[in-house]
Amino acid sequence: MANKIEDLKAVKDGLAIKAEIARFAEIGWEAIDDDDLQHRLKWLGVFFRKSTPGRFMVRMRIPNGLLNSDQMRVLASVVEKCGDHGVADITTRQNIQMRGIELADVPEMFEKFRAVGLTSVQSAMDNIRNITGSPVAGIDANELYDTRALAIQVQNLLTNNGEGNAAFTNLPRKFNIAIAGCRDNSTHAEINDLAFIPAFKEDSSKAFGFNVLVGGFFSAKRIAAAIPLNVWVPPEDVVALCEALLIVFRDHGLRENRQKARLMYLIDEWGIEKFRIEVEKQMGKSLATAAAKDEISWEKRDHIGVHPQKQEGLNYIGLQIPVGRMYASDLYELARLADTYGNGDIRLTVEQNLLITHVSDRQVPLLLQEPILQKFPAEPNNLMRGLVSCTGNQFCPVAIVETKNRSLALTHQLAEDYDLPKVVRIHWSGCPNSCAQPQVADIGFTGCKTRKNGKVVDGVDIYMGGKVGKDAHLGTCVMEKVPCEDLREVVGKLLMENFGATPKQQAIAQP
Ligand code: SRM
Ligand code: SF4
Repeated sequence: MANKIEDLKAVKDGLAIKAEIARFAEIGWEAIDDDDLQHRLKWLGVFFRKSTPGRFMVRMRIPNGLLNSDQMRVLASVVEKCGDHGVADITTRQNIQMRGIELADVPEMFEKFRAVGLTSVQSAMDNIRNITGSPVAGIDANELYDTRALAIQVQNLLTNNGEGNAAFTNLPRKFNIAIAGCRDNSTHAEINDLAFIPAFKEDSSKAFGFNVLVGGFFSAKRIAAAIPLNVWVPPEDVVALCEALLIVFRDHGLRENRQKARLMYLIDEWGIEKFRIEVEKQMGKSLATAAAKDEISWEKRDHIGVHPQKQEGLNYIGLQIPVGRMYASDLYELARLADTYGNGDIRLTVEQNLLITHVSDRQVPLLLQEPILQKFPAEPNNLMRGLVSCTGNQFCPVAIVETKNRSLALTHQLAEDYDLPKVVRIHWSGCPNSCAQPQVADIGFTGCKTRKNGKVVDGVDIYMGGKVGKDAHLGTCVMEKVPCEDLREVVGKLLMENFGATPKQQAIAQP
């Protein structure tokens, strides 16, 4: 007996719920076995939320953040059916979560997903999360590799084309995979359990492939950047390497203590050399050693605004979706924009934003005048532009503080107080689980409780110095237990001291 979750997986695999979902929809959530309700349903991407009992959250899988307008309209119809409970959030893994869904509607929802090639299977618990890739894959003139097909192939293997693959539903813990195709590392590859980084072989072949990083993860107990496996693979070996490495993790990963079950702990125990040998054994061949690190690295791009595509005369337009939150009417409208101005393609980013692609030069000014751009701007201010926020205690059962509404309010206040010469990336996590990746931000918050004037109040630990792209490294904690009500002043000071913020006239006039 390892722990509660290992026990319940041993009794019944999470994927078994697939055969029971029609019955659950009939009997209603109150009549379902508690382990099925609270845990196993998550193998289908369906989350019971104690803050909204009977109204479930559904986490999709959107490999490489690629959607089309038909899929978007299906998501819109699911959210619409939830009435006032309906919400959709873009997540920090280029993905979408929807809320307000009733169990009775789940079988029909799954049918709708299937009809447009969507799935939510294996998106939570001890499964592989959404596979991330470059949001501008296939449209960026400077990309080294178009990651789209690989991300989809990896997902199809691991989920049996979205139907569920029992070979990968009982990992020791969650597992993150990223495939970078650009030099600016727009997927935050180094915080994934398995990351593929573009690299050219130094030999006469100058062949293109990927260096492999392993073991990156964030948790409340430990934050670790991924380390080199000292392996280089050509693109055609990426899927096989994922499969082999996951089998090694599945069969040998540590399971007893869930706090120590992520891949890095197995690497700690074995050493990277033994881990590499086991992966090679599983793959049935030896792997080339890593290529030299590509020294031409770029500053991080956020893809907001109008950008020319590699296809002449076409552009992609990045819209900033404040804290990733959208409603049914927004989803319908964004699908319409993608059809009217582009080719129906929609891309999601790990910064919780969205791109409309294939917009002709002639159509760009028309798209920019659409009313929804008041809400989802292509030219947000430098603070809103870098804002990322996790779910927080509005819906998340383990949250310590509220995040989305609070972060929006503070961002508006700070934008009133200061002029910023450049984008400052501020990431809010409602607890130390770090879902909003505060350690890769310029300024990151993790929620906590603290005291002010003898009273317990919401607070945050503040991280700074996170850098992605060129010279990527994780930020560190610079201030602890800062009351949230003091943040306007505290963050204002940080912005002036570190990011060149200057107070606006009206702010100076304030007492
Ligand atoms: Fe996360 C647990 C939300 C990205 C680290 N995360 C949770 C749960 C499932 C907690 C719960 O029991 O309900 C949250 C669901 C709340 C809700 O109702 O929305 C949750 N995580 C999220 C999302 C939605 C945040 C967001 O607003 O974008 C992200 C969904 C991504 C997706 O589409 O799959 C999300 N979570 C992340 C990331 C970022 C990433 O993957 O790049 C991390 C840090 C990276 C990592 O995992 O290494 C992250 N989440 C965690 C952890 C700590 C993991 C650990 O090893 O301890 C937990 C807690 C756990 O798994 O026990 C957690
Ligand atoms: Fe919930 Fe904490 Fe993740 Fe935010 S960081 S979504 S509060 S688990």
